[in-house]
Amino acid sequence: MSQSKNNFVDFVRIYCKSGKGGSGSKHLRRDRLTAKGGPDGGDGGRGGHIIIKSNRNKWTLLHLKYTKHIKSPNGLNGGKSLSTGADGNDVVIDVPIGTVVKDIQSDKFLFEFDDDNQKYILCKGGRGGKGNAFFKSSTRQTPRFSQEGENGVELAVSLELKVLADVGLVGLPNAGKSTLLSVITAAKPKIGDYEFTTLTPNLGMVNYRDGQSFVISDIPGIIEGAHKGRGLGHRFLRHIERNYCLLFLISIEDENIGKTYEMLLNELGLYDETMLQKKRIIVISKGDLNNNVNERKAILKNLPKNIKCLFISSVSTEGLSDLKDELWNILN
Ligand SMILES: Nc1nc2c(ncn2[C@@H]2O[C@H](COP(=O)(O)OP(=O)(O)OP(=O)(O)O)[C@@H](O)[C@H]2O)c(=O)[nH]1
Ligand SMILES: [Mg+2]
Repeated sequence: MSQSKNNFVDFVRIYCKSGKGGSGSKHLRRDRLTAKGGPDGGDGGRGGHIIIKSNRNKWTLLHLKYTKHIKSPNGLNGGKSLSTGADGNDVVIDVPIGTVVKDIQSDKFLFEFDDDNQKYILCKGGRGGKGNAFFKSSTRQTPRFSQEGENGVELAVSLELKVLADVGLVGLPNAGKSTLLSVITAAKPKIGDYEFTTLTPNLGMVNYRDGQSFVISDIPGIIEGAHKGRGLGHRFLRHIERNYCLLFLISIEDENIGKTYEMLLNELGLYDETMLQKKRIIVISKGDLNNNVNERKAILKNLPKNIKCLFISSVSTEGLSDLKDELWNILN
């Protein structure tokens, strides 16, 4: 579970209980003109459901951080004159796209939200009981009983968020990932000249031309052995599982850029093979530290030819506009 120094919450546990159905009524009709009327007890209302719904305007589970229990109201009891009890109101929990719901007790997967406005009924409200009027028949004209409402459902669930960004930044610690995010988006991640500055993922939106935009995620640096849990990367690799495109960011100061790229790729593949099916782009960062044309050529020679490779600098802004174009092309 990642804790929220920067308000990024990607895991919560909630205990949920849906409302009980209202009881059916046992009422017998009585009024000034009728001394012994027939059964007219109405049905109970349904208990409120607990529904989880995806909402594209939510980015984290922060709003649920302090929510430990959620209960939906009971249905109301049925009444006389065949009046049906009101249903309990449904309780709707909004979550970001990319949220996975699991039953804590059995660790069973329940649902994954992969689009906006999807609804999943987590706990059904109990059905309302039938009133005595329902049980009336030719052989039983005056039933003096009715049905109890059905109980609600209790469930302890975990909600886990897999960030849904279009582009995921992948690189060693200190490669300049957060800096890049800070210059091409409005995000203000922490930047530092030491390793593991970033402890939890950051998201930023790149405003591209004509009001178009795409989302980039910055995760903690990945080091060799990350798939086995070394460093911090492992805990966050699931956040790039859903990215469409991976941006491998490697510093121009790295002594063996080709090898670092292979290492990063290898770690991702060992974590989950499907990571290797994503679109990729290699970006050499901190270009302001080395403008030597021949050395740059040599770097390119050691990198795979079938993948686009760019030089950028977040300091001088070299290549940033080309990078945005390139990412836009890949995404579309
Ligand atoms: N010269 C130069 N320095 C840069 C550039 N981009 C980042 N840096 C520096 O590199 C260091 C690391 O930057 P960060 O953006 O924190 O690196 P990171 O990849 O997010 O690092 P972690 O969060 O630890 O994984 C900082 O001192 C930055 O100022 C660049 O384009 N040019
Ligand atoms: Mg960082």
